Amino acid sequence: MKRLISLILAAAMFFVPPKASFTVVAKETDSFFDDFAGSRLDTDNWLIAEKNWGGTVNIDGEKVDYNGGVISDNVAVRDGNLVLTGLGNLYEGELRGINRNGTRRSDGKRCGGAIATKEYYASGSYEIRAKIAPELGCCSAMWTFEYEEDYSGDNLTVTNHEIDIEFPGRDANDEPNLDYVLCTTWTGEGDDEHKTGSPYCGNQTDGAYHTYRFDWHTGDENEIPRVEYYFDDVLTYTSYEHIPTNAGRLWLGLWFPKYWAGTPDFDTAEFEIDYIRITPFHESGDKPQNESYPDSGWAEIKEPVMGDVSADGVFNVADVILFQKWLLAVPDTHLADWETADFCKDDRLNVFDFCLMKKALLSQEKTAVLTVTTNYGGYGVAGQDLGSGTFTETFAVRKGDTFYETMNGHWILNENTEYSTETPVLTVDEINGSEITFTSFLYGEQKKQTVRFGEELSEAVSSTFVIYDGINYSYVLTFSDKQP
Ligand SMILES: [Ca+2]
Ligand SMILES: [Ca+2]
Ligand SMILES: [Ca+2]
Repeated sequence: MKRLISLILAAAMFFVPPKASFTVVAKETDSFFDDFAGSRLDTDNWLIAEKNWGGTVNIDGEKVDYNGGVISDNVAVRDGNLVLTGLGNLYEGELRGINRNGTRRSDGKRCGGAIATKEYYASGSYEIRAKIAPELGCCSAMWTFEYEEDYSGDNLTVTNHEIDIEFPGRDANDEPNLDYVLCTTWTGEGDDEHKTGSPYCGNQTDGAYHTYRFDWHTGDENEIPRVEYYFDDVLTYTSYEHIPTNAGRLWLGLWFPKYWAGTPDFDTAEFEIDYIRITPFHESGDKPQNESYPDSGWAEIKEPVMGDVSADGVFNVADVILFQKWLLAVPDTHLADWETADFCKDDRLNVFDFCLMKKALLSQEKTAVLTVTTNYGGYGVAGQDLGSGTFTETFAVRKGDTFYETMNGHWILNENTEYSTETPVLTVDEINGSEITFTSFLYGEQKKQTVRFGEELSEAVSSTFVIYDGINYSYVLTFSDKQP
């Protein structure tokens, strides 16, 4: 049996996964194109939103945000599509929405996902090919956005340059309807600073892809300022009013409007985008962006972990098993992020990657136990003895672990909280048999050394804090392979 598996693995050496296609940013024409063909969102070009907008409701006399905002967990790249997931009123899963003040909500209901280009674009042709979410109560949208607040006058002046394509639109009875689309141009937030049309654009929930496009003209000697909206390449609606001029970011999002899109009585729905293309016109009406908050409301980008083919943030034996199944072509085996398995870097996966992956797991799994004995003592401003003593903490450590020190002499692992300094007191470089190599803070310098398990190290690390009128700390370290 063993021999057979080896042979199958050898055969798998020639199995080549779909090669990642890279986002083409053709510098000559400065157009932007992404077909989402890679294994993950290209965060060199995209920002992932984590914020909340859309208004409040009163619940038991309390004003709360109507929806759960947009979160990064609802943004994925899958099978050549950007997939934005919306969690409806019936959602009972683990994800939690976000409030306008940044706190997490108690559930994930009415929570969507959105991304925006890092770059700003003005006049141009904006096109996506997509399947909108086939549910009422959520909004499948593509829009440009540029927002400024000006406090220089007596009153706050808001500039809101925006162009929207939003589903659902409103039908002849003024009801939300997915075969209609809202086409809005904005220059401010006031009632008299935008223009909305709601044309009919055919069956949009037939399971097929459709193309959605607007051509934004800021104007020049040949072009009247206007925005033309095309659905499946048919010019359907043109706006000549409140035409933005300021360059904006292009957003793609699935979010939950308060009431006007209907009621989201579903569990989950998906807005799938096959590609997006922006072709700038560079008309003379273009103005640069001057956003007030360009850097807020974005998720921290989680760097992929090498080996984490399941894309759950950790590399462990489950990833090795998954990758082995994939190499053996076990049906229904899907690598969420195949690039993390490409240990032998050549944009293909084979048995060489598998061997390196197993090796990486073994080296990662070596652990040691660190015992930190903290001796403390000190004097107050008036010279009074503040007391002294000793306490001991133990930690299971592995390669790459980093310790920080709190103001009260405790060590914390891999998590630099607000009460600790920026400087790590100790980083584990290597664990090898019964030896450990680490880098530690010692009287203002970083010192690297290799020691044997069991040695008592009283001069290996010093406190990063020096306190003249309070408690000071000194540390004695011991590494071992005993479990804490
Ligand atoms: Ca695609
Ligand atoms: Ca994993
Ligand atoms: Ca490889």
